[in-house]
Formats: sequence, structure tokens, C-alpha cells
Amino acid sequence: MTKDYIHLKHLKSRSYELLAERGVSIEEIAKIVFDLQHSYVESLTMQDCIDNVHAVMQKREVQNAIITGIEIDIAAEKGLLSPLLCDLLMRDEGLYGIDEILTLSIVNVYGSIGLTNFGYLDKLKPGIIGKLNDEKSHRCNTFIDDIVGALAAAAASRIAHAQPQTDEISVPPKKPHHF
Ligand SMILES: [Ca+2]
Repeated sequence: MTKDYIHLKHLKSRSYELLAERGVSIEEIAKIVFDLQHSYVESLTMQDCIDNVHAVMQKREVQNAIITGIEIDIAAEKGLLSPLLCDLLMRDEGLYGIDEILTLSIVNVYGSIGLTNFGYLDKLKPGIIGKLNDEKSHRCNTFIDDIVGALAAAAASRIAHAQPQTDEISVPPKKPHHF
């Protein structure tokens, strides 16, 4: 086993662990995906949505964004950053914007449909996204709400593009992604 492979495995398990730690389940993200896509894909099941969220989670850029964003939320909550940045993050100050920028690396994986879905979810805040938003009075969810929206948007785009479910980070893609 190469060092890189072990490193990648840690990134993946840490991503799952952080989402769970912050009260977000894969099923709740999949529910949002189902609501976004079921009217376009007739045969779509919840299991398809769960599988597609897992597939998105295999991507290294997605793992990087999850770990970075959620760890910043946690650090802000614990007061480990400067008072100025903690304050911005704890209030989810509207003009901060770095949370949305960071999550673009998730949304962009599956092309422009992802961005449209992300904007839509950001406005409506369905399901777990709304729950995270409501918790903001006592928790820092500045990054995680966008991360969850981005994961759902990316999984929905993956379904929309009907991309073969063979995305494995351990296997370098032989051809560019089709958008
Ligand atoms: Ca946010």
C-alpha cells in the first residue's frame, strides 16, 4: 500500500466522520437529492440517491472541501481563531462569502447543473440544510450548510448526467469528464 493511498483513505474516513459529528447523515443529503431529481428521473430510488452521494464523497477535492470547511466551523465555535474571524463566522456574516467559494470545488465537479442546483438549495434550504441554518444561534454552521447543499447539488448533477458509477479516486480518470 503506498503512502498516498493510505493518505486518501484517511481523507475519506475523516470526511464521513466530520459530517456525522456535526449531525449530518448521508441519508438526509440523499433525501434532498431525491426531491431535486425524482421528477426528472422516473425510476429514481432513495438508494440511487444514497449511492450517488457516496460517489461524490469519493472525490478528493470534495473531501478536501468537507474537511477544511467543517474544521473551520469547529475552530470558530471553540474560539480558536482570531476574535475578528470567530465573530464573522459565528454570525455567518452575509458578505463573508468564502464558505460559498470553498464549496464551489464540490459543485464544479459535475458541471454547471451543479451550480444551478446549489443556488436553488441555498435559497430554499430544504431538510437538513434548514436544520443547520436554524442551529446557527448556538453553533457555527457557516461552512457546513453550504457543504451539504453542494454535496446534494453535485449528487443530483451526477444523476442528471447519468455518469457511469465508476468514479474511483484510486484510479486516475483515463478521459476527461463529460459535462
Ligand atoms: Ca454558509
